[in-house]
Order: sequence, then C-alpha cells, then structure tokens
Amino acid sequence: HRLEVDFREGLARGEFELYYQPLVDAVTQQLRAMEALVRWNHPDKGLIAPDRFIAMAEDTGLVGALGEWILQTACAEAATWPDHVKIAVNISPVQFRKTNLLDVIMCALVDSGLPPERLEIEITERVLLEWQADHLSILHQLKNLGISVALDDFGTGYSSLSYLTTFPFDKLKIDRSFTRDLLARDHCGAIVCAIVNLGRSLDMLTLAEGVESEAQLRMLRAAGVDQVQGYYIGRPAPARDLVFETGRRQ
Ligand code: G
Ligand code: G
Ligand code: MN
Ligand code: NA
Repeated sequence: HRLEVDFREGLARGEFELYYQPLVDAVTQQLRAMEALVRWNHPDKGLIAPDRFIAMAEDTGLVGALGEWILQTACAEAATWPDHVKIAVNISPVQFRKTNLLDVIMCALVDSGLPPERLEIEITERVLLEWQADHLSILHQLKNLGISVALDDFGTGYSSLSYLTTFPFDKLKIDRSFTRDLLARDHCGAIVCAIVNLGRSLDMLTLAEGVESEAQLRMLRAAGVDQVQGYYIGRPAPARDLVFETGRRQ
C-alpha cells in the first residue's frame, strides 16, 4: 500500500523517467528504433525497475495514468529525433484492455506532431490470451493509422501460433532466453531459425532481444534475423545521453 501511495505522488511529482534502448539492423547496425523503458527515481529507494511497479500499477488501475504519461513523453521525445528512427512503446495487457488506448495514442501523436508511421507498439502474448473481437479491432485500427505492432517476448508463454494468422503483426521480438542459450544449447539456434522462417512466410520482421556478445550477434546474423537489441548493441539510457549520427549509430 505504501508503494501505491508513493506511486501516485511520484507520478504527480515527475519521478518517472524514460530510458531508451536502440534496435538496430542486424547486418548494417543502422539504428531503426529506440524502445522506451520506464524507470522510477524514488526519492528514498533510488532507481526502481518496472517489474517492481508495473504489476502494482496494473492492479490499482494506475497503469492508465502511467501509460498515458509514457506515450506522451516517448512521442514528444521521438519527435526531436531523426526521421528514420522509430519509437517503440510497451503496452501492458491491462492498459490494452481497460483504458481508452486509441484515444490516448491519438492524443500523444497529435500533441507531439509525431507521424504515426514512427510509432511502434509492443504487446505481449499475454494480451492475446484474452483475445476478444475488440482487441483485434483496436489492433486493426492502429495498423490502419500507420502504427506498427510488434509481438514482444515471442516464443515464451502461450505457445499457440494460431493468433499469428489472426493478426498481421509487423514484427516478432524473439525472447532473450533464446539468445542467451544460443551458444550453450543447439536447439536454440534451431528455434531462432524456425522463427525467422515463420516471420519471412508471414511477412513479419524478426528481432532478437538480449544480445550481449559478438558471438551471439554473429549467430543471429547467420540465422537471418532482421534486427537486434541488447546490451552489446546499446544499454538503455536517459534521453539526455542519446547521440544520433545521421543515419547511423556508432
Ligand atoms: O527495463 P526492464 O528490463 O527493467 O523492464 C522490465 C519489464 O518491464 C519488461 O518486461 C518490460 O517490457 C517492462 N517495461 C519496461 N518499460 C515499460 C513501459 O514503459 N510500459 C510497460 N507496460 N512495460 C514496461
Ligand atoms: O519485456 P521487454 O522485452 O520489453 O523487456 C526489455 C527489458 O530487457 C528492458 O528492461 C531491458 O533492461 C532488458 N534488456 C535489454 N537488453 C538486455 C540484454 O542484453 N540482456 C538482458 N539480460 N536484459 C536486457
Ligand atoms: Mn519490449
Ligand atoms: Na521483450
């Protein structure tokens, strides 16, 4: 309960901050997008990671206010970046189900002037678990606006692949557990290759998460993954620390 009170006050006091992590082309290393990752600078407890407060925000309904702040802030920030760099924003399943997501997204785009083509939303398979007609309708409306939709943490959780034929995702983000075990376990390479082929057949980009070494990057490239993300490519950093080269990130 204490955390919940702190959370309400923290939102009002501007204690939340977005960090940004690069998503790059696997071959050319060209910057494609930045993923917004929320952090909480707690006055006493220091920097708090989202897995400590997102669930609480979902349970208390505060995820609506937090999600709105995140979308507004991420779009406003991205509007100042080079045109070819997209902004990827995580949408929690509860935010997806219980809030007026389309309105909130439209407002963030209008207020920031960010073209919809530069916004990518990331949803997890958890959203699809309670798949309903209006979820599908929201996703289709987002796509019709030009916003892209990525399926986050792909390959974990709910292994039904049938929803891939129900909705045309733009990107499959291969969960970092597959990247982590690439060198240690043979079958992980096979799974990554299978997902890459699946993506190609369904006309979806593939991205490998959690790339932490050159060896992993080389294997992912060989497997034909389109994009990569991870500490080896770039760590999440606050907006003030971002540096953009023209078309390239060093
Ligand atoms: O950034 P970090 O690795 O600590 O994130 C941990 C988890 O929190 C991840 O599952 C990530 O998707 C989630 N997360 C990070 N930022 C956001 C956000 O802005 N909104 C939502 N809904 N989840 C986020
Ligand atoms: O669930 P989602 O993919 O949105 O989670 C993203 C989280 O993964 C971020 O909070 C980020 O801190 C974390 N992350 C990003 N790159 C790496 C990495 O290379 N290794 C590990 N272990 N975590 C990472
Ligand atoms: Mn994500
Ligand atoms: Na992920």
